[in-house]
Amino acid sequence: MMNELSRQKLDKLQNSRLTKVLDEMIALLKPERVTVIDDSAEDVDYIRRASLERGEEHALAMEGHTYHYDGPLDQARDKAHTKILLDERVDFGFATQTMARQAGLDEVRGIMDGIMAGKELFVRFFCLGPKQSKFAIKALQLTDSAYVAHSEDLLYRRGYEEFRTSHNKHDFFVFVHSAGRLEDGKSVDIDDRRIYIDLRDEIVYSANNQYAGNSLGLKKLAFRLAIARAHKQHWLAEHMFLMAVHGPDKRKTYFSGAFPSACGKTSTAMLPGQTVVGDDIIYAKEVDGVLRAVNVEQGVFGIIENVNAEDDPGIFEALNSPAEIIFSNILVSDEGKPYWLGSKVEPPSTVSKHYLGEWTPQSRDEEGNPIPLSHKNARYTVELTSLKNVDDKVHDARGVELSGIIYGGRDSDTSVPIVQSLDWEHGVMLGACIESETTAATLGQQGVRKHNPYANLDFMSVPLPTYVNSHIQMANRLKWIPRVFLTNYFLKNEEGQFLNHKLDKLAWIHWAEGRVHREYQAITTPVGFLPLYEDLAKIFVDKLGREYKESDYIEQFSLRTDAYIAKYKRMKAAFKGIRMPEPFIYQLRSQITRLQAAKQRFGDVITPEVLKNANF
Ligand code: SPV
Ligand code: MN
Repeated sequence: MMNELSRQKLDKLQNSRLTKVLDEMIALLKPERVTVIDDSAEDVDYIRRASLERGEEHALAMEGHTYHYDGPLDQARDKAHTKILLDERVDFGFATQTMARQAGLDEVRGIMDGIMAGKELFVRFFCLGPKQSKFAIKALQLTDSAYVAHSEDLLYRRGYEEFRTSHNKHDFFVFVHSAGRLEDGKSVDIDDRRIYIDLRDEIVYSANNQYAGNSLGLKKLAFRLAIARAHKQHWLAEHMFLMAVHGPDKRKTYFSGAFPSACGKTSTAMLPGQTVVGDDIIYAKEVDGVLRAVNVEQGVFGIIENVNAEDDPGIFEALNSPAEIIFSNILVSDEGKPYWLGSKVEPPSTVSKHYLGEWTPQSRDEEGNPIPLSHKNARYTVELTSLKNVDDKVHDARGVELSGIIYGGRDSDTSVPIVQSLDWEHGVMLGACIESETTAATLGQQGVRKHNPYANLDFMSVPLPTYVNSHIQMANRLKWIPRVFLTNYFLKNEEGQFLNHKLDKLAWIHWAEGRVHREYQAITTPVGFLPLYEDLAKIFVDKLGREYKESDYIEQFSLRTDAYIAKYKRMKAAFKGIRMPEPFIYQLRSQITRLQAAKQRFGDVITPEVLKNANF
């Protein structure tokens, strides 16, 4: 079932674990054919063509552009059927989906037995993180989906050569995926969708799905394996962007940032004038006393909604230029042009292709409501090097020196737009206390606060106390400790209006960049270091070409102590019953005490002027 060429490619790798895993999986999946793909342009082209020939992707009018549709019920990560398999029960602290390992393996292998009958199995090799790097982790992907194999080619570095030169090393991750039965190019056996993560053997099984967050082993499935490995080996795997903020005199300062979805993560990483290393997942390690980080990926699987010429000019331009791009779950006109929600481009009035079938502006669902022209989670897949703002260190094997970490959330009534943590441990506590209000983009009620530690709740594969402890311990190994910041782009006034413009985040990150280099004084407050008005006023003129009114500053940076106290009491309740590390408990407790004392002295809302004179 494997041709001579594929056989030769495997033989060259001389890896006994690889041979064993592959034999086992072929026996399980029972494909008709097995094709081994190496790093060559020819092999990757084979995958691209296969995806088009099988109808998993279709060509668009612009050169290099294709689109893919996931099934109507396969448009996002399936949290209920994604489980970590464990030999023994582990208290994760939070609601992580787990299952007894053997029972889970039996179930998923049962579902995958013979799942590739009559199909071709693609064997692909990748490298998570830059090649030839101490950060890198090798990964083997087995899949019957050419779309998956193609997407991974844009998003991850090819790794056949890494395997070949690694001399029988067995420390690679394994991902076994099948889209299952397809109709019209889409997975149909959604009831049998399973994503089971075996931490012990570092193998993930994913069946009956195509949506990238479920199907691409290298994305969130590898991330869960990496978190578990990282915490054993004393490094960090984080759900963070990585970017360079460009300061004065060509100075570049690297920041990473964790934000729950729909809170401005990608738009921060893509801020005009700055350069991007990655927008989703990083590995960070101590190297010679410095915290260094790499982007695990080399592409972006980004939400396309609201990408338009005004709000996201860089991405919008890239999506309208010839390059290899896969659009998913968008509208496609007769002329082969893609359309999506919030693009500010008028959709065609004629019948167009839609992930639910055909679509016109008059299309209605069973209840008579208009059907949106694209899914809210419709996306684009593009290589970072197709973007003009890519940073030149994107493939640097040494990674970049991490100078700052930014946390954020969607918070309408409590946190100031930006604050620097009092120290590392205070920052670790801020990350653990990220909350975000639900929006129309998330299912369920709007405006409900969801606690999402480090924006990583969905991917926690170690107990939360272990995770927090690793962060606390990291500082002990560093000669220079990154500064930690907390942003909030969504503060509102009492009338419910946003207090900031979308691009104000540019001012906040430049302030953070200056703080790293000790260029700005700050006001010490119970919640951290706040910017001075004069510094922000200058940054607004320099970077945004606009005046920043002192009255706006006062409104945005006054401490709303009642709301803050309520927030940290919520957190105290959230962490109750979890055996958190002592320094964390201390940080949370003293945060509340400081706020209560401030409130007693100065009342509910404390202006920056009062904070400045209070000498906290
Ligand atoms: C996220 O939801 O955090 C993503 C997209 O980056 S997914 O691939 O679904 O994880
Ligand atoms: Mn993500």
